[in-house]
Amino acid sequence: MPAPRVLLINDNNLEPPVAPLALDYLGAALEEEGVEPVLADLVWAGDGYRFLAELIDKNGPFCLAALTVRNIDDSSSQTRKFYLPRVRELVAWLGEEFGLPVVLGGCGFSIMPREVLVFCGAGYGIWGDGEEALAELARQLHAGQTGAGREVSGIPGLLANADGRVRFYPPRYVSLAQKELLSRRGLVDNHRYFVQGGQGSAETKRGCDRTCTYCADPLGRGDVQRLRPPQHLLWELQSLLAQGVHCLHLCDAEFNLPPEHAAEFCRSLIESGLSRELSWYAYCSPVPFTAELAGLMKRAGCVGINFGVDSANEAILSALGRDHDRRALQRTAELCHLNGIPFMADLLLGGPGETRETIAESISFMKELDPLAVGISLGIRLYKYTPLGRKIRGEGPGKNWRQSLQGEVEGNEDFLRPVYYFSPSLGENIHEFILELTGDDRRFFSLGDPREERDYGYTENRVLMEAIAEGHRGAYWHILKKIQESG
Ligand code: B12
Repeated sequence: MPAPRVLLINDNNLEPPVAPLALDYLGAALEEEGVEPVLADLVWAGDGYRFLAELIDKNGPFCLAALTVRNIDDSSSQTRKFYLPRVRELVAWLGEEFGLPVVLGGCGFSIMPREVLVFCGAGYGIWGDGEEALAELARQLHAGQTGAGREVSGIPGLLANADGRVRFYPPRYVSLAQKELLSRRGLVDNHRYFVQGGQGSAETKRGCDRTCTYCADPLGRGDVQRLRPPQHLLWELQSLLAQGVHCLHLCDAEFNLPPEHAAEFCRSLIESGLSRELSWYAYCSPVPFTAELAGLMKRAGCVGINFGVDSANEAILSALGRDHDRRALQRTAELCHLNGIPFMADLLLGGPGETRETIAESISFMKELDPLAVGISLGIRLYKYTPLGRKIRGEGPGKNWRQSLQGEVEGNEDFLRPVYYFSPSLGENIHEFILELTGDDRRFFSLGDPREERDYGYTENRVLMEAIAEGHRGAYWHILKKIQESG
């Protein structure tokens, strides 16, 4: 019997292009399990439908098309772009033209698996890690096609959709300790993504055990941390270097959680000498961040950190479920300055309890901390299953919703289409108020900023795309900052 063959599709056409890291990992996992992966990266395809039709003709038959859904929307309350209609169209076409079963997965998908699945009309979804589940689904479907099969069942994280009725098996977040295969990075054209997208990618672990009220990461990636052995990462980074990728953005939700693992990763980079060959950026939590970790990160090649600061008002921080305070922010900023690590502080303004005074307090405190850049995101994207999303949904449509929600509220009770929470105490013209506070201070960027050079949305960002075409590499906020300084 020929091996089952799976078509892996990336349709994320946002620019600058970000490599579909998930498909590199999934491809290696399929190979390991005796399933043949064929990549259809529509980012490079021009006419994606035509490309796909030719590829299916030439390389078929496939037992399954697996589509990665990274973004549901752009997470910007200003632009509120919704990306799923495009996915739905592709799913329908694959079914109509080729009778191909489609499975969806990905960090966007896993935020609201059932809702995304039903909206897009795919037959299957995998919530959470895909490595083991996808191979098992392919095997079961392949066996079904060849007559030896049974009904697809029992796969952790599987959702099976029969005309809107969804069967569901809870996900199992597997240990990554033995997953050496993640180091291969051989399926995706990482070099091309590096040249056109300006950065590579890798994960040091999965999952986040924090309970920030608005955050979807524990839903999508699991709330149990699963660490990768540093040796596997070294092999992975060597593979990327061999492909010409020497500057990365780590894809951990928070690199410094847990701090011991972050430190171990840094030490192994330093000891192996790889720290001299590549540079990297990370998202970090403001705590825990110690002098030792800052020093190690610097020596290990870290050239920039993006901190999820959210606010500098302690009551707001506590309402958001954060575990840092102003003192900790001060200390973390000092350590970065001391170690010469450029950093960006991300503010998430407009949440529960926010007023003009608390916004002014946060902006003024950021000026004191003096990061290289501050990113302002106004309004909180609500997701159905986060603590904040549950609370707001619990209130039910009514006066509170009318006073505090923006976006598509009518007929969107699941919050699948973009909906944003804005504290009712903010008053009119809050964007203008923030623009006044930040004024000519070019450290401040905001999502959807009317001044192009101060917009830090990373989708269709012309300034960024031109800079990358000119050869800039690195985290997008850092590239934007360099362009600003050179202009
Ligand atoms: C790192 C990161 C970035 C970096 C990317 C750096 C890089 N070089 O890759 C930067 C800063 C550039 C970035 C930009 C943006 N990002 Co971002 N980003 C992330 C982050 C933290 C990690 C993504 C990642 O690569 N993970 C690692 C891979 C391996 O995990 P994975 O994709 O989940 O794949 C696993 C499973 O999901 C599954 N799987 C994946 N695909 C499939 C497919 C099938 C068929 C199956 C079965 C399984 C499966 O298997 C994989 C392995 O187990 C996530 C949050 C998070 N913690 O996941 C946000 C996240 C994806 N980003 C998000 C957003 C909104 C954006 C932007 C749109 C922001 C903006 N307005 O500019 C842009 C879009 C850029 C683009 N071109 O797509 C949102 C999307 C949410 C939403 N509402 O849609 C997320 C979820 C953060 C959040 N909670 O808000 N991002």
